[in-house]
Amino acid sequence: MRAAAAVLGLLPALLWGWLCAGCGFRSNQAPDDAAPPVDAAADSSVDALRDAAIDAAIDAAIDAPPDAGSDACVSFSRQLNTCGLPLTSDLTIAQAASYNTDTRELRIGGELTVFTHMFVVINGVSVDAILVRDLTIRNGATLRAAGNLSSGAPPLAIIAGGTVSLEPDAAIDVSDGGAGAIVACSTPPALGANSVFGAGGGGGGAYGAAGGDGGSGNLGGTPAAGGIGGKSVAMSTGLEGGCPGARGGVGSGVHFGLAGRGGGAMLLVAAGGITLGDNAVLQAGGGGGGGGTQSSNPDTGEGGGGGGGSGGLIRLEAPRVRAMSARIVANGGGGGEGSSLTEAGANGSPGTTTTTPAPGGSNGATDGADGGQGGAASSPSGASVLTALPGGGGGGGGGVGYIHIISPDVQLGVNVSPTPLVAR
Ligand SMILES: [Ca+2]
Ligand SMILES: [Ca+2]
Repeated sequence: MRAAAAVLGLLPALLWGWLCAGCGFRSNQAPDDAAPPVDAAADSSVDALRDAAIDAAIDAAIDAPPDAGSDACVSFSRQLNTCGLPLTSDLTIAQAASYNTDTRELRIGGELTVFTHMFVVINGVSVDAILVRDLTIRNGATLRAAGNLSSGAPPLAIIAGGTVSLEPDAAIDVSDGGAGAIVACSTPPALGANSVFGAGGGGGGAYGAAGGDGGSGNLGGTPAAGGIGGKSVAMSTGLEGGCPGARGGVGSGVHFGLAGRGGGAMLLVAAGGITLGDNAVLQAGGGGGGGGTQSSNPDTGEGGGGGGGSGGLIRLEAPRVRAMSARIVANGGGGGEGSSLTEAGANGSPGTTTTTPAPGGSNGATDGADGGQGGAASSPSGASVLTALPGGGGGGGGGVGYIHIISPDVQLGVNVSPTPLVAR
């Protein structure tokens, strides 16, 4: 009751002041009664201030938690109030698991599994979170979180009253259009220009860093411009993932490369610590852009490669984070290769689980230009495609996303990319 008592203690003084308004106290300051308008104005403003103060004190008293006191709950997260959350059930994942953030269905080894989840307000944004005491993902098992919504699936949030532990080779994956990936971004990349003689490549998606520009198509003829890459934006304080690339321009037939999807978003909060074993992976990388497609009889193609998707967001909060030989990655996907009249372009690679950039698509179409590599580590922006060939242009690479770690005690290994933002 400490907070409430302190507030209530103010009330008698405030009330006393209010009751004494208009008694002898004030007449000492106003030696004659010849100025009632001034007094009236002063009274009303003073009264208004008193009323406001009383209202505020009463509101504060009402708002104070009823159990505030020596055993008061203190939230173990800076991002949300964990007090009162039912963090009592352990969740252990020992086989391949999928979590659909649209339908809230968790399947472990294909079997529907009961668990606790509820909406919590995280940095002002309402997010449906999985609530556990201890979360353990056993050796080699992967939890993949994604959804079906065409507007984008909600992100993955896990709040643990105990610990989050990934054993060696275990993984949580929201990459390549996974949970929290954005479908329509505020600073999107541009499509490649259409041309039946060799269309432009699509721009790469952006989040923590810019996407690369797609390359132009149809070298030697009228060029078809590549799409400009997306522009980077600030890290979401909520829980938003990355952006897709843009599709390639349309060549002959209806051939083009698909856009790479953005990486998703995951939040892990644990009161007792987060431990990631050897080669455990937290993956929020972007997808690769599609290679320009092609078909025969008659030969059609000349499509631009799709831009790679940007990396998403991984946010961890715990008093200790131990991840000395784990991989924590939100890299960009590579752009797709353009197609020619006779050969399909190759897809760009998805964001890697290392500090190495994802390669753009190549070696599919001799006359289609290669895609740009995705962003990673020391080259966070997606690569632009600078080389043009007679066929379709290459797609730009996707930029990196964000890794945000809130912890006073962090031990990370080398395979963390992009460079994490650590708040101690
Ligand atoms: Ca051409
Ligand atoms: Ca090529």
